[in-house]
Amino acid sequence: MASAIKTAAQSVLAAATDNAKIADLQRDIQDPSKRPTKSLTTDHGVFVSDTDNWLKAQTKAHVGPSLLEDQIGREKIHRFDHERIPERVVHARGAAAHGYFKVFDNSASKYTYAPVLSDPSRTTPVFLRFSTVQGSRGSADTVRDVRGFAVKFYTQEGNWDIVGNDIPVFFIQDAIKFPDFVHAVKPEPHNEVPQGQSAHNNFWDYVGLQPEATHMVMWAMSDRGIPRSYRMIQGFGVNTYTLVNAEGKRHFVKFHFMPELGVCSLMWDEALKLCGQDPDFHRKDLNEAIDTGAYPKWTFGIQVIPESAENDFDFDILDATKIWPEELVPMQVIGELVLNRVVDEYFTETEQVAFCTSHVVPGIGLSDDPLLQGRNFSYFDTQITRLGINWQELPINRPVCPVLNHQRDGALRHRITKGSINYWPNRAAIGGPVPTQEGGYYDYPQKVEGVKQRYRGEKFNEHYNQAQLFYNSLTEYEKAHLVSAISFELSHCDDPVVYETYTKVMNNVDFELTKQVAEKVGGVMPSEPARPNHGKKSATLSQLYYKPKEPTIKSRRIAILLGDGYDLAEVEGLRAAIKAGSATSWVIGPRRGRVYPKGEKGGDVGVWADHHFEGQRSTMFDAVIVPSGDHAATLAKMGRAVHWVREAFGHCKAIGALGEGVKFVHDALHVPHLRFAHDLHSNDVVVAYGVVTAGRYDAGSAAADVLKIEQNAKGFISSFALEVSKHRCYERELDGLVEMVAY
Ligand code: HDE
Repeated sequence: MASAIKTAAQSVLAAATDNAKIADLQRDIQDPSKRPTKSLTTDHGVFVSDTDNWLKAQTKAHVGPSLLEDQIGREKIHRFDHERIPERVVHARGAAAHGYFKVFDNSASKYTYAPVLSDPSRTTPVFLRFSTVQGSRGSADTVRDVRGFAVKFYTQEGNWDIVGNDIPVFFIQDAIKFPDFVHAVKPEPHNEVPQGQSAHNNFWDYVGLQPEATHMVMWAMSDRGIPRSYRMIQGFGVNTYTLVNAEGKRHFVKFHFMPELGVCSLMWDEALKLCGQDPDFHRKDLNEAIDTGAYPKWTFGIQVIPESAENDFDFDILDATKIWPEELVPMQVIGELVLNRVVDEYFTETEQVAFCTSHVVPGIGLSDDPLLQGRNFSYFDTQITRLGINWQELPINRPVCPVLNHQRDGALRHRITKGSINYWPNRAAIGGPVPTQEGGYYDYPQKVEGVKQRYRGEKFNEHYNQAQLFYNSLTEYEKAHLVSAISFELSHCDDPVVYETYTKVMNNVDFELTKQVAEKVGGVMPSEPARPNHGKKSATLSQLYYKPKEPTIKSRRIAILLGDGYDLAEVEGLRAAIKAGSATSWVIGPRRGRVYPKGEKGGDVGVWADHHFEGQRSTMFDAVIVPSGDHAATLAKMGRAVHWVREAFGHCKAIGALGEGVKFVHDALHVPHLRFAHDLHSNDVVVAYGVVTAGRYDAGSAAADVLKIEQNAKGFISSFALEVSKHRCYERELDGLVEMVAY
């Protein structure tokens, strides 16, 4: 098959780098540190002798006017003036990485003949860009928002893009509503406020008047809206696509990615603080994980419906405001996606990557989903504004397989095509169509009939069943977070019409939910439900469903709080155990630099504090440990250190303490009924609400305490790791402990 044959040069490079796309990019990558000459040149290649002084007509005594003839000065400024391209209208802020995709077996070949989905011998390079939706390019990572999950698969049959989100449904059903929706959620036009938030009048006004948004609003206001990490979100293709098999039979399909580390979220207070304390939290987290070898990984699944069953459901399977409940359409896990390489340069890769929903490869097709149909036009169109008509030639966007056609010219064309032929048919038979049996794209002969009209299918008019299903499926703490999130957002709306209308809309989802929110925000307090709750649940909608099969602390950031006077052997033992679990430990001390163990006051002894208490806050870590030693008494006198532990408790993080550290944690928290190990002579471990303590941790207990993350763990480090692996201890909130602590 012509298009499937890689050039010999590509194959050699691919073998060298183990990834055909990385090999392809080498053509355009320069590493100045490895060049034989590191000298400065102009864009046209002339050595520059002075890059600090504009050419001027002047004397030693007087600065004269700058001369326009200074090509070097003008070139430098002119290039600088044009460094920006228009940021994306939506999804402007993002971070991306390279990786690969593989299927486990050929089980999907009954649905599709696309090798990327059916040939287990294939490893397909991918580029995955995560994003927020509402904020500008410079906004914060941890805002409450939907996250984009856009994957470019560089297959040997051409590029295939899944331009997805971390939520499986969308706010609208028909693409024609997208400008209205985006205008409503983006900063308001009169003052460009707010940035990176949907907590404002226009958003809630719009979704209150557009009931098809209700289902998605529930998801966006749930913990899904504030992920702990890009590595811990699900990815959904959202729209319905199609697969065609070798017999020409067609199935409808939805695409899903499930994170290996589970679906985990921040706490709202934490997310808000991180927006200021570390606005780049998610992009740094992505790079740190890849740099430390904790490669982010997702399993890939498909839900498939045969064409003949299209009308068998009480919702329209082409309606993007609906999921296909897995109880009705089971998930078939067929592959995995791994990210293993950070980008070399942000602009040329992450900023210039251009996704298009209409980029599909043979064996994969589109559907009549009215949102998808509009998207297929929109993405092509937007890339022209952002990047120009030759955007597909940019290194990050070009396919790894050969490209040949008669499209020509246009601004910034790179490829130089030899010869006189730029049309088809031609006497040299260059660039002719490929029969479908030999790899040409097969357009499924779909029967189309209907009346030309502006109309939505009947099933598209039901908006609340699945919103209820989602709400009912949440755990208690997830429901509580949903109430807080909607209440927070509506409290930021100052037009009563807006919050009154929305509480009425919510009453179609659940009476209890509505009452709780209405009471907080001053909305309309309903006397009865607007419609009965059907009471149905789906097991796969709560985030808890995705917790890792084997508990793990892989890639978790664990802080060790130290002052001078700690027990060095103990700290070293803890750090080794944390490393053994593929997590990272970070020493936080009174100053960045050496912190001295018990009995030492100077010299090269002790551990190096990575940060000081003010520099990095508890929000940036998954858990904290306060080891044994006299240092605990010093920490107790430092307000910031005390706040560190209180805040970690408030955000439901695992807290560990040993020896004298136990009293410090006990006194910092002051929570009645919380159990601690107080006996400094006993190495028994006490675990209460994710607080893990032991009075003693001598060499003997450390030797027996090999990291084993399992339910009945006995040793301190194993017990602590088990609590970390649970991500958060939400029982603290449910049992009212969190609200007793000021943080
Ligand atoms: Fe997008 N969307 N979208 N969108 N979208 C864009 O394309 C659009 C929709 C999504 O990392 C834009 O290159 C329309 C759903 C992601 O580069 C633009 C409609 C989903 C990204 C656009 C939708 C998405 C975009 C802006 C309604 C989830 C970022 C810049 C019919 C399945 C991709 C760009 C990246 C970006 C249009 C709805 C996801 C304007 C018209 C539904 C992840 O073309």
